Amino acid sequence: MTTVREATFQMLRERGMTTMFGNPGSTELPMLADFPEDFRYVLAMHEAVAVGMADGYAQATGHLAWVNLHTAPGVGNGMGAIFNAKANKSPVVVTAGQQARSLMTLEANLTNREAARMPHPLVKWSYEPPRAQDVPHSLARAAHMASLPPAGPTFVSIPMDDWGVEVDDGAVAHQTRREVGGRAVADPAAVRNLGRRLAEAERPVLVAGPGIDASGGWDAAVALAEAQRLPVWATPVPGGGRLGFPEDHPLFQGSLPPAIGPMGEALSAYDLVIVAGSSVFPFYPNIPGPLLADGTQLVAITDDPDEAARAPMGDALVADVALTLAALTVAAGGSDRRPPDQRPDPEPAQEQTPLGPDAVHSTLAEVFPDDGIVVLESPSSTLALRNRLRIGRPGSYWFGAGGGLGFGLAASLGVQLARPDQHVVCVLGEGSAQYAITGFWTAAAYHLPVTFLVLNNSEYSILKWFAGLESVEGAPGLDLPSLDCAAVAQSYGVRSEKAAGRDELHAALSAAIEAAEPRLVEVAVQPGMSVG
Ligand SMILES: Cc1ncc(C[n+]2csc(CCOP(=O)(O)OP(=O)(O)O)c2C)c(N)n1
Repeated sequence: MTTVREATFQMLRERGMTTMFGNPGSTELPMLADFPEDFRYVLAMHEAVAVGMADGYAQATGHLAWVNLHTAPGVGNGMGAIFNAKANKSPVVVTAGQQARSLMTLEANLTNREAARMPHPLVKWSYEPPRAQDVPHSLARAAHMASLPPAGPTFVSIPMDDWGVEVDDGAVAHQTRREVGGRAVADPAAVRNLGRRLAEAERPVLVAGPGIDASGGWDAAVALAEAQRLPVWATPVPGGGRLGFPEDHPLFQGSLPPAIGPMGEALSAYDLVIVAGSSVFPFYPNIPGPLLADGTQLVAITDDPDEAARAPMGDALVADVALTLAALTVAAGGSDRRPPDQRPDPEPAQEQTPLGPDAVHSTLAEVFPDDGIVVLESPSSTLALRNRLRIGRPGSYWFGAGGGLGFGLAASLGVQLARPDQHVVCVLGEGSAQYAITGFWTAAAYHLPVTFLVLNNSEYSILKWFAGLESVEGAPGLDLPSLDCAAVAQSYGVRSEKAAGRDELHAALSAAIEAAEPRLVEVAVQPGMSVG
């Protein structure tokens, strides 16, 4: 006979889920007992970091990741990051320990009295198995649910006395050794119809979203745009957790504005808008206006039925994004319409002291390696980074689509673990860094050679920009005097330095990127929103 623990670890092994992110407590120790040698445990000092790492790891490997939290308080601490993982469509299985079954009714200390209800709105499936013997099957179900499109986190609560219980080998083998695939091709008639509409359109455009990269559709998107000579826009920044198109490509035009009014205006130049791998749209903030101009039609391609259903305009095809783009390219054929003008190179950055975010990101662009990966959470300099780096490769840019701060620092660790041979540069605002600050410990403890670049403007710049937009005056809590990220990171074991001026920054960043250990470079920057 096999125990729940043996059956569970065997199932995880067979699925390649041998890395566990987590922060343990007494309710998790029975699960961790005799931890198998072929598994790796990555310790986070806070659950937001554990979940954020798992999110980055899942996205960068393209496979399920596993994170284990400590009963109710651990899940509570991780909920903001679980929200982010849902927005990122990240296939993460979250497990949490629970009090022993015999002590749950009397609500002994640490009992999570409604464990499955706690993260429920933030996950695709939330469960506490009715019997110990159901744990392996529950975890298999959670794994399938997390990876089926649209991918996203699932949750299983596991009472601490379940792990030693014996299970029926035959039943467990059936329950856990199943392949469940979810890549669906679009209705061929619908693709032919869309291909015809595209070929006949006079001013069509492609809007590229994160689902292109996630589905492996990068080359298919480029092939479609080139065959049809489409101008290509990125979906608005808040929802663009990944790039969907090379931003150094001559057809690429930039990022669409995120608010309804300006977006409708920007799209009014086109008669057919094809949105691939994005919601329609990640709108924010509230600037009203027509959703779409008269004479503009829109069709979205998404693997997410909810995304398709909730869109306020246009038609939608629910299917795998990569497969559909490839089929659409065949259906539409080539076009000899005039390609769009190429967007200009960025203007030279202003010379000022301290540096502006544009100068910082121009400097980063000078030293950024060919295989470099950016994980970005520097709110007021997001657009500047996108414009200055113009990243041209898939899987090279990660951004928290949920908007919950703390994703950046944590996810950069998971991405680096997933891509040990590539250079990860994590770009943070000094305010954003605080939400996952203990991640510096994990970076140092596991020798993860991430380069952290912190832009310190001593304030929540983006919130001051929003205050202007919302006509809010006199809001407290928007200044951050005396935050010293370099000193904090150093105390966690990450070698850190401060740089001022472009030459110093250039030298510090090159050295940090080349180092085989985590390094941090903090640079004082001008406050304020930077768009390019
Ligand atoms: C968990 C969480 N709490 C609060 C916010 C609200 N928020 C959005 S941006 C921001 C400021 C970030 O400051 P910083 O990293 O210094 O970047 P800057 O705006 O100065 O570029 C805050 C607090 C959030 N997005 N997520």
